[in-house]
Amino acid sequence: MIYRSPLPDIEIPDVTLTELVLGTARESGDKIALVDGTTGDSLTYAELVEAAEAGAAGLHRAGVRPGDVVALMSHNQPAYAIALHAVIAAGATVTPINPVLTHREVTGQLTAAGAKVLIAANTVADKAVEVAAAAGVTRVFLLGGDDVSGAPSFETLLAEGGPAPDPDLDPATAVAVLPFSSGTTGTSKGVRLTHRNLVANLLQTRAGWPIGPDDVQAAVLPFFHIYGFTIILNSGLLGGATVVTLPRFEVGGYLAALARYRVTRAYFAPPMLLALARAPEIDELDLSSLRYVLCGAAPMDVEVTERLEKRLGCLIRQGYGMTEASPGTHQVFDAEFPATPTGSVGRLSPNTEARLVRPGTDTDVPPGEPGELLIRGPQVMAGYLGNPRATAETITDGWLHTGDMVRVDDDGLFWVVDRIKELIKYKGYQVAPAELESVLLTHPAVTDAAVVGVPHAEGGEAPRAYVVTTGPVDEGELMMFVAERVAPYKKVREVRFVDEIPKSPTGKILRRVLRDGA
Ligand code: 4UU
Repeated sequence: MIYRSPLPDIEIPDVTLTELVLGTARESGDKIALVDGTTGDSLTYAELVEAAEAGAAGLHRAGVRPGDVVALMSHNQPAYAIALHAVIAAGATVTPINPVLTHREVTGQLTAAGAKVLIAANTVADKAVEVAAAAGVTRVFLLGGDDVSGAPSFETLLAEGGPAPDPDLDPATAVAVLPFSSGTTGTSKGVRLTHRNLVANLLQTRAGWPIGPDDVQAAVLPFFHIYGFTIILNSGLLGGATVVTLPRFEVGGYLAALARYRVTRAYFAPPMLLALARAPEIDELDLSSLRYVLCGAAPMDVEVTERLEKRLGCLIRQGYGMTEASPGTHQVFDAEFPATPTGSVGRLSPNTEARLVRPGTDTDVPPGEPGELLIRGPQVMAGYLGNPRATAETITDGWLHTGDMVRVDDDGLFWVVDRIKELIKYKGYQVAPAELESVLLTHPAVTDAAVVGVPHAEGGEAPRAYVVTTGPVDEGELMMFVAERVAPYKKVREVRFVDEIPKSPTGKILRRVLRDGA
């Protein structure tokens, strides 16, 4: 059975991401587009458009051409939006990189993406210069200040001004953004999101989450992840709102920023819920401007949510989605329907269809029963970069396999009940077991390894490794071995020594047996 959105289809214009997002920005003129929540520095819409056009012209002079890939490695800051839209306006593809990744990980992404240029925050200047050399990236530009580490600042690109080049792109096929995701299995892969995918998702999101010029968005969740990218940054700019950027989450500073900037819409990941639910500062601050909170990227606890809703005096609802879907597929707010219950991820977005199947089959489950969620719609990626096999396994006849077990109730409301793919989510960040397994297997004493997610107080979920070893090695040494090679959020937090890793006859690790059995 195919579930369809109860909302009428929307028209998806034939424009690029930047044409859509900054299309009306000039008219917003002196309105503040972005504020650095730490320093108070701000940028108007007119300044944003002018800088993005100058950046596009500068990138063009630096040799960037339509179809090239430019990496953007930065924490949230107003200049992120300038760099992002400069790259897109030059007709190139942006691959966003988490600045806490290790040198090895960044080099891997730059190489896999085929990046030609790297734009990096000057806080990670040394890393940027080193990885660029290792990955054959010819130009590095630093965001946010003076030239350091021998690389020029991004601002030097803006100096000569616009106009932006006029790349002749087909929004339906040109890739705008290339985020990395492990999807349902294996290691990280480039997710080819076209202009049309993102334009569609921004308009689909707007149908249930209508951000306007009176809104102030709190942007602490990272722009290098698809949630921050689409739902917070670009939806905010499309709506003509003010986006307040914060480089990292810290309870006191975050709440103070909500009050100081009179934030109307805030975005959480589940660990933030927990931290905020017990924050005494809430009672001392005027948070009356806050209207809506969206919480997504991992399952949220209904009881904690309801407690925090009372303390904040506003609704907190769940956003659900996936990098491969640009990311939104559902919506929790709509004027036509009564408020979605707290634990539901809502109804299908416009232009979006769903099926629920028995995992690993093409057979629909009977109505009311949970099944693996498949999604079809204009927001579904064009495919993984250079990996037709993973693409064919993930998208069948246009249906994206989410790896999530989901149930639909009689009101057409969707409820996520379980995750069946390998993916582990630590604080909402993706951790791919296959990646940790391959790191563990490079340890001389490890002959076999399997990693699964287990409940974790702070992270929601965290990696536990099962290892078969030959030589003498203890848990601490193995955890350190992995920690030296991966970003902090991917760390293995527990090790179990076993005689054998349970596998299927075809050699696939039986993760469920490990998770349920030990
Ligand atoms: C249970 O995390 C994301 C996208 C998050 C997002 C947040 C607010 C999307 C739309 C929005 O409005 O993407 P990925 O690719 O990092 O991870 C995708 C996976 C899903 O397949 C699911 O397993 O993250 C999990 N997930 C959730 N699980 C995402 N949101 C939820 C949720 N409940 N609300």
